[in-house]
Amino acid sequence: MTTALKAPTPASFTSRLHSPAVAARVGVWLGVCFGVAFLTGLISHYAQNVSQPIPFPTSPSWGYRVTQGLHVITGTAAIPLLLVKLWTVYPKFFERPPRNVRRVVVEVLERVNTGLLVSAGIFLLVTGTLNVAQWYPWEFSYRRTHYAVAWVAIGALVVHIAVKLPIIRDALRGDVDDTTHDDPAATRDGGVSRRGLLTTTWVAGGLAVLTTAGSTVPALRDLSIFGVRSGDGPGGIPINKSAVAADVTATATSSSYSLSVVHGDNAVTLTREELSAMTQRTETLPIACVEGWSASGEWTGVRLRDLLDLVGAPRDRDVAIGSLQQEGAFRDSLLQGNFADDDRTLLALQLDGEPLSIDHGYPCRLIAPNRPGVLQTKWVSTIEVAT
Ligand SMILES: Nc1nc2c(c(=O)[nH]1)N[C@H]1C(S)=C(S)[C@@H](COP(=O)(O)O)O[C@H]1N2
Ligand SMILES: [Mo]
Repeated sequence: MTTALKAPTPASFTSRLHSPAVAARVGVWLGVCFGVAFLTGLISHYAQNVSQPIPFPTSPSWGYRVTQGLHVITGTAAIPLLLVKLWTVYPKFFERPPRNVRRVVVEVLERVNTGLLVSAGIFLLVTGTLNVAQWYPWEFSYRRTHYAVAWVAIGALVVHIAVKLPIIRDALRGDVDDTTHDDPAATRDGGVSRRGLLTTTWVAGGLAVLTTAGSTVPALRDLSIFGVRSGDGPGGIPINKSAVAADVTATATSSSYSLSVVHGDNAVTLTREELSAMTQRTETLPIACVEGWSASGEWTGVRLRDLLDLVGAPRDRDVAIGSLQQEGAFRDSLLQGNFADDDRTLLALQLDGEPLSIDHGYPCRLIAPNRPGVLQTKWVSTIEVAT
């Protein structure tokens, strides 16, 4: 007896769980997660753009906190959903191409699209997760690449849904145990029922959310074993980059520190004492990191607009914020005119009534409403108004 080595066909996969009835149900929630992650990702990308033809709003101050929290939560929930979805449909990968030439072309196009969707989706979830873990084992720009691939994924997803719509609709209308669209060979009972698999999937997705959402939602903090603990760090706010890591310890604590505010030929320099002698304001504003964690603090310091008035800066001008940090992508940021003029935008000297800790940006840091954390520059040393 000889056994020929043969490539599997869909008939080789006999479990009843490989069914469009299951795939469609998981797919709906996966689609919702990708849709929400895509929209909130667009918001995040735009908020970080230097040029904003339509000004990004400064209110509500917690808006970015919510959208970026949703981005990371839906991305995390998508991981178990995608794994289950891929498992239910992967026998289709072994389908033989049809003989009819026109159908072959359509089939090839559809498979290329599915390939794009799967690889782009996996790329987004992997890079997003590594970004949350602050691990960048690659050379490319995370934000630009994640953003570009998101368009590929969403484009392929729209095509995929359009192609599959008839079967999705039919599968969702019928009972989950309906076999109309199944491969005739997929009849073997698996270890779990279809309902059992779905329940397990929802539980896995729910656990993924619960174990990460605490980075955004303080009430869930203790459950969020995989989330950054948003209550850690001085003043209940995590440290993103420490003074040591930014190599600013010496300059930030130096007695020769001063802040320079420049508008064309007008320039003033201020020591920390001089800043403390100016009118102080207190605002409750969150730090909302693109990595998904966020935490609110009570910041006290000088209103940025008061500093701009010292050098006669007109309203609605972009303002470049520079720091003592010499290297690193986040050592400076651009504050658009509407953020610079907002009364809540501060150059903070204190957090929760205590002088800023060096890791939170001592001698002073920028804090503005509804702004990605990455733009809340610490260890500020220069404020330059665009002329
Ligand atoms: N100079 C400087 N400012 C910076 C950063 C940085 O690396 N260097 N990181 C930013 C990022 S990504 C975030 S989320 C916030 C975090 O502020 P915190 O460490 O005080 O919580 O600081 C921002 N300000
Ligand atoms: Mo951040």
